[in-house]
Amino acid sequence: MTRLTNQSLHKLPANVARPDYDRQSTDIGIVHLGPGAFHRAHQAMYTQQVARDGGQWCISAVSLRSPTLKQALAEQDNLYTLMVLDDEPQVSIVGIIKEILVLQDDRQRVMDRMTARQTAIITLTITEKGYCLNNQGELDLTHADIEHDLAHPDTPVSAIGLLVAALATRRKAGYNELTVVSCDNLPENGDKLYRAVKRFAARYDPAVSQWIAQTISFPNTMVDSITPASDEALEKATIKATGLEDRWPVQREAFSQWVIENNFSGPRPAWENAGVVFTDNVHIFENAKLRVLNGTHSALAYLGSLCEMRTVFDAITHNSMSDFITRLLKQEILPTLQHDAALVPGDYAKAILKRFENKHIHHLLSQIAWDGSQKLPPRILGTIKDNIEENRSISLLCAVVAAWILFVIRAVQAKRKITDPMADLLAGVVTANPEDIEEVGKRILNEKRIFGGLTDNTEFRETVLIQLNKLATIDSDNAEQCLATL
Ligand code: CS2
Repeated sequence: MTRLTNQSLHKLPANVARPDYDRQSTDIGIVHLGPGAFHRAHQAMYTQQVARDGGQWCISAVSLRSPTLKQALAEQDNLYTLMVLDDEPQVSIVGIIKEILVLQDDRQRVMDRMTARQTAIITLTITEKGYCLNNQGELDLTHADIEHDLAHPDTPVSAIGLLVAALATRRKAGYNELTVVSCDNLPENGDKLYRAVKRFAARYDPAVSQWIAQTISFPNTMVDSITPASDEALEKATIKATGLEDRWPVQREAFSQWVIENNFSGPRPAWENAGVVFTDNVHIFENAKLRVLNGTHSALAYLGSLCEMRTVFDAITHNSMSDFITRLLKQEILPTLQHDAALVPGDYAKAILKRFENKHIHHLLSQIAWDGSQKLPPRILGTIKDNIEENRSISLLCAVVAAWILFVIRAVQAKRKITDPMADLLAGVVTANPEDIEEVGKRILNEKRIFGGLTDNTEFRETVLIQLNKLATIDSDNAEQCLATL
């Protein structure tokens, strides 16, 4: 089977889109930290779409830890396939990533790229945990990676330490034109990143911190496109559609959105020509997206897993689950959102539920269930806080928190691995109280690093425990009755 490479592009069937600009003569202007499937299916595609307008906007992709992507794409000239899953699937070859570096192995090259004059943008998709924040949304100075980087600023392992090292060098060189763009699912992602970088820099060198404050912008963004992890079915479908072997294709739904705050301290690609929205009010979009899409995704992930459902499609097409999600949205999520001409909450939610019903997408609930301790705060807990302040009901949102706790308990009991930076702590709580779900619930709710001020809120605690008791026996056989009681 011929491998996808620059040389084999001419063999592609005519209906497969491919880079329509000269890959060799386009320079790198963007460094991206964390080139997971989402980046490759989303920001990379937007950037490829405007590359034909010319300029210097190829991407240098930096994996902070894992060498697997670099290895997989090394023999295919860093080309990969993007499969858009819909009634009429669309297949494109993406070539905008010009090089892939691994921080641990290519430290000097990563630094050279991040500090090159022509690098005007650094983008990030490092997931919630990559920001090393505490429950106040500030950099956690006691985080092991941050402690390491403060002690060894020349060999950072965290994205924050790496950014500060690069920014310090750029300051010395007098390179002021750079924008740092967070593309992760966090409210006010740019502001949080800015504060984290500034806090680190203040310890490292206050002059650098001051220069960052005066010179570098960190726009807030909202990113959206459902991107299930690559799987064997995708590899096979790719071969069928392209006739070429690709070791790491990516897939996503047709819908895609990228809203960026209009705040750049240097040049940028004409992303608006590919449909990116530049605005002064990202907050309204990011809040709606996190609470409506990611909030209900997490609800489906935990409740659905307890009912032995596998995918978002399976869960949302189950009557009582879809009824639960409709109630959750109507009663407890949508009332917390601002109305705006550009975003009517009810219509927005309807469109998202429709996207969940895409039968071509096999988005595993187990993938969304990862990192619950990091995802619950931005997706569910902020909404709960707003409802408490406004005297609105919180019981359905608390059912999602309870479902997560039970999900953790069942995983530990079944000796399944939990993917979560707090996995050891959570497993310890469960094993210390093997017979007592309520005690486990209470102890997990005491965890300030997850729940912040809510740990002391009696209404919140009691409601979660009531829902936990109701859910205690849920399985695939009684899902209907159980969900209806929540
Ligand atoms: C999902 C998101 O895995 C998850 O937690 O909720 O990745 C979701 O698919 C994207 O944010 C959609 O834009």
